Amino acid sequence: MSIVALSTPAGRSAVAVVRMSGENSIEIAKKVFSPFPSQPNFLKVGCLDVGEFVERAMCVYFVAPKSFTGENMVEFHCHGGMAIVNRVIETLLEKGARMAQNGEFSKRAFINGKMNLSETEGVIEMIDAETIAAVKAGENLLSNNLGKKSVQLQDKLLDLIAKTEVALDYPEEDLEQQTLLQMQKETQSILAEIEKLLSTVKAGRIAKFGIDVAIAGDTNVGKSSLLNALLGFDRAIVSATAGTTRDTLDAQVVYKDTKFNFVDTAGLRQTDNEIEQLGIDRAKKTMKDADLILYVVNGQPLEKQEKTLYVLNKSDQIDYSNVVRDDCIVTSAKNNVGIEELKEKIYQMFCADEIYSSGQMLTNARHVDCLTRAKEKLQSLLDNLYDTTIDCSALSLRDSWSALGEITGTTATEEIIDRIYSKFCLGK
Ligand SMILES: Nc1nc2c(ncn2[C@@H]2O[C@H](COP(=O)(O)OP(=O)(O)OP(=O)(O)O)[C@@H](O)[C@H]2O)c(=O)[nH]1
Ligand SMILES: [Mg+2]
Repeated sequence: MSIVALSTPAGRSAVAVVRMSGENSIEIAKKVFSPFPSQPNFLKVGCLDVGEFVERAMCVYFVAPKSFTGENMVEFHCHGGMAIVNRVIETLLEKGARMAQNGEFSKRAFINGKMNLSETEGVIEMIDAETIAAVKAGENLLSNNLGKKSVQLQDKLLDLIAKTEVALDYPEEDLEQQTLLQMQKETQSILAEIEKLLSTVKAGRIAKFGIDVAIAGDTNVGKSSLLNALLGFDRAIVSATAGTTRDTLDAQVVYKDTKFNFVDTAGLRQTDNEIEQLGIDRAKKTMKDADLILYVVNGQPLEKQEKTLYVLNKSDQIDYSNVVRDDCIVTSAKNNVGIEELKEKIYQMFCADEIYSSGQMLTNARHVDCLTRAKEKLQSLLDNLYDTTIDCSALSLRDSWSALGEITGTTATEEIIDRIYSKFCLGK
């Protein structure tokens, strides 16, 4: 049955696109739109007769299998008012279509073999992307780079499974020893490839959600001033009174292709004030959770710390020329000095490698889960290789193969597929 949905956001807009997909969608469209386009893939201006009024719209149709879903499809580009859109959809329902469910267009594209599961997820990642880095990661999925990689790994596993089956059919001693050695070697190599993919999880999270940066240090060193300078506007209260900031305060900036999530925190000091202490506890938690701590000081930096960059602030008053360390940066938050350099330094720490700029990172929790399960199966196979039977090992190989197949969807059950697409939006 043909399905219909609004594919642009609901609300007021210049143009709204209503999409219909299914075998009889072109027939339905011909009942309401004239003059109907004489050929597919070309947008045509005409009248969309919805009974109560006639909407001047544009129409384009696509013939199966050359469409997004792989089915016949029609798109109406209408004026973007909700009364118009609702009436257009109602009319199409009256003429024989039904309302689409969430993600149903993408699901049909998957079922008709136009895209695999991870490719359709790439579309959503691109739509949801707030930065160019996230777009690139989505585009990487959409171009099937992860899909191809997982199929490659599956093929390697399949070869190995075939070899173990030969060994099972001819269970002579020698062959078995040889098979075990080969299995060990090849499993290790596949495992290493999976681990390499999994090692991109952090970069993927940063591309998608940004770098979490805590601004911390003693009271009055200029943390809130630094936040304001980084943002380019006065977000936080700044004052010469020590202990000004009590709560954590977060704000985002996009630098180049990446989002920086800054959190200004309460100054760290001994206090009897209950509220200030609560703020300090929050500051400590923020520091713990952060990808990077900007530890602001007015004077000498402390010793080197993991994930810590010392910000030597108030350089207009303090001479830092004797400090030469790569974990330090000199600023004057008040005079906006060193701020761009600081952003660039943060960017270099997290985003400067080839993988990041190519977008070849894992950004989707489901893919991470599939790869983790595939990895665990291989790991347990290796751990028990000499204490178990070949059939048991072969079973682990199969489980691993199956977990990898869930990425592209070939081994995913209908239930999993349904669940994934139901999380997509209506009209996708
Ligand atoms: N001269 C100079 N003063 C600065 C600089 N940065 C901040 N200050 C001043 O230092 C004082 C404290 O600044 P804040 O930004 O409120 O410091 P803070 O670290 O957030 O302080 P708490 O929230 O109390 O922990 C204010 O009077 C700022 O104007 C700087 O680069 N140079
Ligand atoms: Mg402050």
